[in-house]
Amino acid sequence: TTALKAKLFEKIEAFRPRTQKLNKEFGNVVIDSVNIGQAIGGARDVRCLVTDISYLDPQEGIRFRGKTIPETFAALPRKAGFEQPTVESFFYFLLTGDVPTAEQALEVEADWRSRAEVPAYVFDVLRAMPRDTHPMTMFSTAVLAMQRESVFAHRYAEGMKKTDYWDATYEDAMNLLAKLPHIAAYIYRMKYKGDTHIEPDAKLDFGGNFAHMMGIAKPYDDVSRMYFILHSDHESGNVSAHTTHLVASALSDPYYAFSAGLNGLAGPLHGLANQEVLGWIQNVMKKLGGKIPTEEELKAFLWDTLKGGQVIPGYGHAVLRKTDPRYTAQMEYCQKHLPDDPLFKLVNMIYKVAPGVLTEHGKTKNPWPNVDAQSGVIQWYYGVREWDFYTVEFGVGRALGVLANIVWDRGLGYAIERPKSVTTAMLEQWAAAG
Ligand code: AMX
Repeated sequence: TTALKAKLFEKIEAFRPRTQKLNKEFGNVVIDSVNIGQAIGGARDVRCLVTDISYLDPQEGIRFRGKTIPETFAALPRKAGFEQPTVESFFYFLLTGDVPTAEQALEVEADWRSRAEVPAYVFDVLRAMPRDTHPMTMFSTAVLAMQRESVFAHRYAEGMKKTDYWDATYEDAMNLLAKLPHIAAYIYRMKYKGDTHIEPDAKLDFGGNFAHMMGIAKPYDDVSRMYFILHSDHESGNVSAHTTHLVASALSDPYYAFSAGLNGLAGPLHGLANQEVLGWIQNVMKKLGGKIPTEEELKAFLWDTLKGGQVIPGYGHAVLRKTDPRYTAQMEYCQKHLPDDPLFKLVNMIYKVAPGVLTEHGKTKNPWPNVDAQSGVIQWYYGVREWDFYTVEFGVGRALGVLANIVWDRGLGYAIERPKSVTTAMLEQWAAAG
């Protein structure tokens, strides 16, 4: 067993009595109430999920295991010559809550390497799909196709004990994570690079290998590390995390659950927003004959979008009420590495203008940018211009968070999810009663 797995077991064991005690002795303590608006409006803000992996404060944004984004990046060990921490070190931290030593992070690298070989049939499945299939459909299909590999499903069929569920889920999570960079890069090069493929390099880490298989030179390896870490987790209620959690709660294995989560991420109000941002920006520039708009022209385009009944992609959030720190982290990266890039300048101009327009428009509760407003610009700059692919990269990163979460779900014995629905007539009755 690895240090990571041993540490995880120790942590789960220590947590179990806390969860059990809360459930048994304090199960009736009320932590929220639900109104009609929330029942109709997507359960917004209803407190009914538990996770210790990340917490989203509406003003401050995400904290991973209690650390802000800058604190997380500062705390994690780096390898010589890397500007960013490795994804492996971050996953150790996300899963256990402890910052790993450089050695512990290296052990995760070695572990993933030993699990990295993608079964050949996965590529056959991908190749059988029409080439113009959306890359998110391909990515989700590839994950689902591997379901036959599930350790959880096999052990469950053999009568595994409930206290061992976490172990089998962990094995599936690690097997899946180890393969995702290769699958994602394969889809990219099959679709967009003339069906040429680059084999993984066993010497490289998760982010480095992804960059290598994409065929993109440094510093795209560091870009990838940063991107995957930033997109990993955003507490439990967002569509991709919640879907993965929900499906896994039926004891569907991690392949079923993560594939479902990816399908949610593929929606334009969620992960697809990052490709929509680039599309929107390109549209603005196209309409102006390739020229960067002035602030006035940009304002007019923002209003045109809103009056056309469309959303401004990359702006607004279901929970956040300030600028997303994931946006800020990427902006700081751009300021350091691509300060003069015209698209970056345009994104900054949108940041100057859009919050005012959205506030005047008066609908959104949050006129500030989210993670997706900035991420496409970085990809574009380093040569990934096929923006359909951006959500796949989001999905690779998101896997870290949602898979860590379902390992813990099984560790703490969370129940099958089953909220209650009511009828419209019932709502009307309660409305009349005030
Ligand atoms: N542009 C225009 N209108 C917006 C808007 C935006 N960026 N954000 C919210 N609104 C509108 C909503 O559509 C809604 O209108 P309605 O009353 O006519 O239905 C109203 O403002 C109130 O919405 P809200 O409570 O502020 O937001 P929400 O919780 O319902 O939705 C979100 C949140 C993210 C879906 C929404 O802000 C949005 O559509 N943003 C654009 C898409 C986007 O960037 N998504 C990515 C989010 C981050 C992520 O998951 N990757």
